[in-house]
Amino acid sequence: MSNPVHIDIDGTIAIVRIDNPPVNALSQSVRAGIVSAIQETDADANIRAVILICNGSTFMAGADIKEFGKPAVPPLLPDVVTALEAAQKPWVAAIHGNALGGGLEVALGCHYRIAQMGTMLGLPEVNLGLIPGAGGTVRLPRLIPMADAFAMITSGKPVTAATAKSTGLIDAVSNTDLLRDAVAFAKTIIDLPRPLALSAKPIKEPLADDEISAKSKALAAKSRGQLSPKIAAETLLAIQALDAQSGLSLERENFLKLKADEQSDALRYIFFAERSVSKIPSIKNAITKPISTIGIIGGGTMGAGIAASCLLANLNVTLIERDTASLEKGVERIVAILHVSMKRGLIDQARYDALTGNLSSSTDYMDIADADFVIEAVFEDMNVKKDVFAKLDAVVKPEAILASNTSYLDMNALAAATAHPERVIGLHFFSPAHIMKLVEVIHTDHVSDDVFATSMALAKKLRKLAVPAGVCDGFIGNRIMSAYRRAAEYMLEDGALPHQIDAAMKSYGFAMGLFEMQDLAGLDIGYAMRRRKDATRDPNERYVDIADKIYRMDRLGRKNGAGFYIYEDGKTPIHDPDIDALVIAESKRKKIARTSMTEVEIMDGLLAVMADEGAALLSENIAASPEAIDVVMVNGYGFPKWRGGPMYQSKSSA
Ligand code: T1G
Repeated sequence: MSNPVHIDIDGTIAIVRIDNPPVNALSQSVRAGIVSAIQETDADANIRAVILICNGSTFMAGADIKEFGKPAVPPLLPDVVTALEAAQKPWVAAIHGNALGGGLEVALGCHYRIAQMGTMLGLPEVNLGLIPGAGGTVRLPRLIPMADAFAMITSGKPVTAATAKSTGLIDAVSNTDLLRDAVAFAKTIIDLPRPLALSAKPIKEPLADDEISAKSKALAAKSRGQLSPKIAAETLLAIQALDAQSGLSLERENFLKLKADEQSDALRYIFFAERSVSKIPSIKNAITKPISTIGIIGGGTMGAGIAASCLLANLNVTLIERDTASLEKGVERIVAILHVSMKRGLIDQARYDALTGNLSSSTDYMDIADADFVIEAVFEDMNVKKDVFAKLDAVVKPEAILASNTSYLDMNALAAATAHPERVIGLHFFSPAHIMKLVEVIHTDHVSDDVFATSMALAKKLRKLAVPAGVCDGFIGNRIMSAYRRAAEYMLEDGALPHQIDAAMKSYGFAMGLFEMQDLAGLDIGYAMRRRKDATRDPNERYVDIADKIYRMDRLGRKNGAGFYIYEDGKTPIHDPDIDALVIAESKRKKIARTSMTEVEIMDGLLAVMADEGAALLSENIAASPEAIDVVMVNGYGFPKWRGGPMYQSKSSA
């Protein structure tokens, strides 16, 4: 393994360059290289300042997560950072791309920081079930106000270079050539007295203890059982009252405790699973076509969200609707999404204007004759969709790709309704499509490798997590959800009550239980879906019609104030004993003896059904790996990420 750390000399300035692709992770060789660079530059009398910079697309993106399962090899990162802080020459961290986790902690060990505009800086360790482990909880609140440090560390969310400059996290922003600006900056500090080491400074604008306790309480409620944000908050509270050395020891102790916890194992599993599921060996050599113009058929909630995602990915979008009124409504929805992004500071006015400029609309399919890619998002009805695909087949160019956003219809049947099934694929987005990261990419029996690869690349360009899935009723996610919803309904007749099942799911870490979710989606939607399946349902299959009965009582869920729960304020579910009575009466009517179930029994039952359905999906080659199933359930169905997913759970509890 070649040495990933090099030193170049520019006059009296040493430039220490890290080169450890793909993300300059702080693997052992990088850590050792930095320590040698400190010794070398300290020993060289000609050197008056040092710049730390990285090759490739990013500054250091943190500790090397791949090393976590192995015994730690010195120098350990906390020691590297302490050595940096104690270096005899001033070190300037020159940052581009991302400075995350251990990467930002290394920059905090340096005496100055300059970042390129557009850089993201953060301590995302909580997302891996950890807290910063190389001094981030001690040095960051000594550089920026505790309130800002608290937000960065407990949320794991990175900040922009502009925000970092405003809080004092960085000393300067480079808008042009980072290295040149860093060298110029270094020359301005060479003769200045050395700034006090961060670990020697007091906490900046400490928060009152009750402020931190209030924040911690809110955090615990939001984390729904995930440990790391809570431990991060507790660590920061304690660190406010400790000197830096004691703070560093406490941080290390809590870091190592979390690192050994099963939650961090699960979160690291999902981290790598999210990166592996879109790698498909069978299409490795396929040709990915360039996509710049997209046609979107249907401007409803899904169509508008998909269109906005495409615009935000700098694609040209043409919205097609059946009539002018629907078209205007569709354009309004898309523009409203962009407007909210602007209000939230995600895009500025100039970008908003550019994006709305890339949007055109029409009721004439001829206006997408030149589109590279078309996504259909019309009403979930096979005949309506076949009609749309027939029209598209007639007008789009031969190399155009046709995709459907159907969430369960037979994609092979839809493809067969066109002249070129090899160019038809499913792209199943999740609502709201401009926010939800997950896309199931449905590979039909006849889709070409190039079309498949191009669709996967497009999903990545939209910054989505693309998970390939075969054709079956419900693909991966909806199929598993149908299975555990069925199991939950059986539990209703056998002894549980809706609020008990929902409470068990929430205790397990789900944001919402199944019955609350059905109320949110609308009981009319579920009812219509069950009616559509009446013709094909196995007459011997056990059928629970509790939801049907509730629907026939004109209880549609949140939308009309009552469903499995009552909603006085339109969103907070209130337990309704009448529903319990209805459920109990159903058991009696079917002569089923009810037995009470504990939350653990309920969850074990649901998890077993999820894992069984997952196993079926694997054996039918609908899902390519257990990781694919877990990534879908975690990113599309609210399965708690810190549990890893139903397949991961079934493996780890086996
Ligand atoms: N360690 C090892 N490999 C990593 C890595 C890391 N920290 N980050 C990314 N990779 C790999 C990834 O698996 C993929 O590999 C390739 O790099 C490209 O990644 C002591 C303990 C930086 C924003 O949490 O958020 O520091 O699949 O596909 O979309 O306090 O990667 O090609 O084989 O994601 O451009 C804290 C994690 C660590 C940041 C780039 N750091 N990384 O996104 O590429 S804990 C993080 C990211 C820590 C200290 C603690 C993203 C990215 P492969 P990618 P991307």
